[in-house]
Amino acid sequence: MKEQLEKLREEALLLISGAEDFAALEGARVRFLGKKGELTAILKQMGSLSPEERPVIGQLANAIREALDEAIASRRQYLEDKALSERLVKEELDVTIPGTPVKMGHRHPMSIVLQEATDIFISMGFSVAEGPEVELSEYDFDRLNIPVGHTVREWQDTFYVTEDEAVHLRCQTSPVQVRVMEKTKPPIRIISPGRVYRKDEVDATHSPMFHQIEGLVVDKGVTMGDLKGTLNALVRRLYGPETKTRFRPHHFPFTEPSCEVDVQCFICGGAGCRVCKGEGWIELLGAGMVHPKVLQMSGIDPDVYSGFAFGIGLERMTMLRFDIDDMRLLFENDMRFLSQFQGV
Ligand code: 2NM
Repeated sequence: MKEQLEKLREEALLLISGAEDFAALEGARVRFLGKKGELTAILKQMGSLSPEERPVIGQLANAIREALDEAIASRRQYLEDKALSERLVKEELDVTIPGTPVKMGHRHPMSIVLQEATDIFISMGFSVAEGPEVELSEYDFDRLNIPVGHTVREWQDTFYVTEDEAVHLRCQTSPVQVRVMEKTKPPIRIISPGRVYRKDEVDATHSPMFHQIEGLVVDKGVTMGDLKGTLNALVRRLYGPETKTRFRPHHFPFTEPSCEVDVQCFICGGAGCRVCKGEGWIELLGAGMVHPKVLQMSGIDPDVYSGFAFGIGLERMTMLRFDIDDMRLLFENDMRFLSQFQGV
């Protein structure tokens, strides 16, 4: 039996040390040390041994079991090390290879101009107010002194949402200011930027959706002088400290008096060129003193308070700022156009 055991040890050690993978190693373990393995089979015959032989063989068998366990463990370690180093070679990374550059996005030209204008107004003490684009006609028309029957309320001019004409896509951001006036005791100093909607055909200077920045100041003793000072400050920050402005009388239902503001052409300095179409002046915005009826309807006493308001088209401002001659470029999202504003 001793020879049998020693032969088993030799054979097992050979097989274990030659196992090329984990399956072969496990096969060898089961074959020699498993419940139905060869070592177990030999030990089952121990009953036939003499009492003197038994402990000797028992000791030998234990030593063999330990030796095989150890051999298996060391072979397993070897196979694991080998697998790891093979994987490391196979998955080798050259961390010095230059990476794929991450393409940085950038702001849309209108976002650039909106940010500039917002910064200017914030520096003058304004805050930004926002409101719904789907608006009650009461807020966008009636409360702005645009009564039923006024032409801008016609179906061909306005995107109504309800048949009864009570709800529509706002035509201006003034209803935001009505909402603020209604909730806030003066002094009020806000701008309201946002999308507005009018039933216009698309062309180089029109779009049924465009953006406005409107402003509103209400306090005791606000005058047309404050309006002029504020808008002159804006224009000089936008187009340079020497820029001249021209305030022309105009009409808006929600302001009285009303005006339109032109800037002297910052391309030709007033001589007349392509940008100002030979005029020397460029129309920039509309403004006026808030109509007493508008203040009254929003719960502000026009005998105590007065205010001025203005509205600027953001598309127009952006086109002037970057010399863009077609508004459609601002909405088409053509990267050949937009990527020109990278880094601006
Ligand atoms: C403009 C021109 C003139 C305006 C008026 C108001 C309000 F709500 F206070 F009555 N907000 N904005 C206004 C005045 C807008 O856009 C060309």
